[in-house]
Amino acid sequence: TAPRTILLTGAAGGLGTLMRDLLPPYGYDLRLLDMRPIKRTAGERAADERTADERTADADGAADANTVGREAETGQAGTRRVITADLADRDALREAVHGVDAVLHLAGISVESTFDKILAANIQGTHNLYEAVREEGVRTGGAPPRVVSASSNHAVGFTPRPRGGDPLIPIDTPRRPDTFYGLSKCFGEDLAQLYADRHGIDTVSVRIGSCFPEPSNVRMLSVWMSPADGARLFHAALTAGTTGHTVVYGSSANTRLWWDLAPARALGYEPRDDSEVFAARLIAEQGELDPDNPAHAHLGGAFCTDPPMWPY
Ligand code: NAI
Ligand code: 15L
Repeated sequence: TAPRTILLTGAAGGLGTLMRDLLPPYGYDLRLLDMRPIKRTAGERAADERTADERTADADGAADANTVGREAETGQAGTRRVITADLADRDALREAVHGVDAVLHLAGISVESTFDKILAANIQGTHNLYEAVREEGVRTGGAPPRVVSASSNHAVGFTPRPRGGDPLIPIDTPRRPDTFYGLSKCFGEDLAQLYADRHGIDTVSVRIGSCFPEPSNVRMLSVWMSPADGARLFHAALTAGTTGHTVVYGSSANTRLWWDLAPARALGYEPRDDSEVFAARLIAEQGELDPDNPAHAHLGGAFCTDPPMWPY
């Protein structure tokens, strides 16, 4: 059966906020988790107003019957649950995972930081999540919930970018993390493989390029994933048949693409966007990528050079 109830971790973040408006039209009920307060999006406010109208019409409506305790905003739609919790809180994760069909795992530190902070949030935190899925998760039909996990291009960030005529970077290119952050994404991929092999938990690890409303520099013309394509890819990853652990690159069908989208397409992903519509303006403002600039030479861009990791 297609997954319906999804736990979205990192729901207060940039990507989580975008997905909260883009995924419900695919038919998902989202359960939201973040350590930060989660402010409602415009789409959620509109949905809540519709729900409130229905409750008024149905006078015995069991208000908030579907919310869980840690934080529940009044007026939220009946199918949306909000959990304010840190990935360090194993009990909260078990409660959050209980009864979901799948997890879209976006929570974590999303840029470079100290090793200790990355260790706690991205490495220990992701382990805690998988343990919760293993212990608590049973979806309809008895299978464990599918995990779709945000990996990153920074797991392979020190890979030299293709230049004129070079082949696209394959998905099985050797890992070359550009930061402790990228290293934590390598860990997340290996952790997913372990839980697939030992416990039969399917994961799709998406090595996301840059998923923002618009690309903001010339490198992003190659790695950009439009939010709408992001939702298409996450939907494909959530609904594909048995995946084991599958790693894919996540981006739009960019004219200047650096990597192979075939593994994502094999899941059923059909990107519709291309960053090329932004190219003329960005290149006029910033110039073409400079082959002599080390920050332009690798997939990870400035993550390879800045911020410096040592000393930190
Ligand atoms: P973000 O930094 O805006 O959001 C991350 C969210 O995770 C935040 O709301 C934060 O409060 C939450 N979080 C952090 N540590 C937590 C913890 N210990 N417990 C609970 N919640 C915690 O990042 P963004 O851009 O939304 O990215 C989402 C995910 O996608 C991240 O895992 C990031 O590494 C990954 N990614 C994002 C890309 C992008 O272009 N936006 C590119 C590649 C990967
Ligand atoms: C990432 O992994 C980051 O989470 C995001 O903030 C962007 O920096 C992105 O990669 C990128 O490479 O542009």
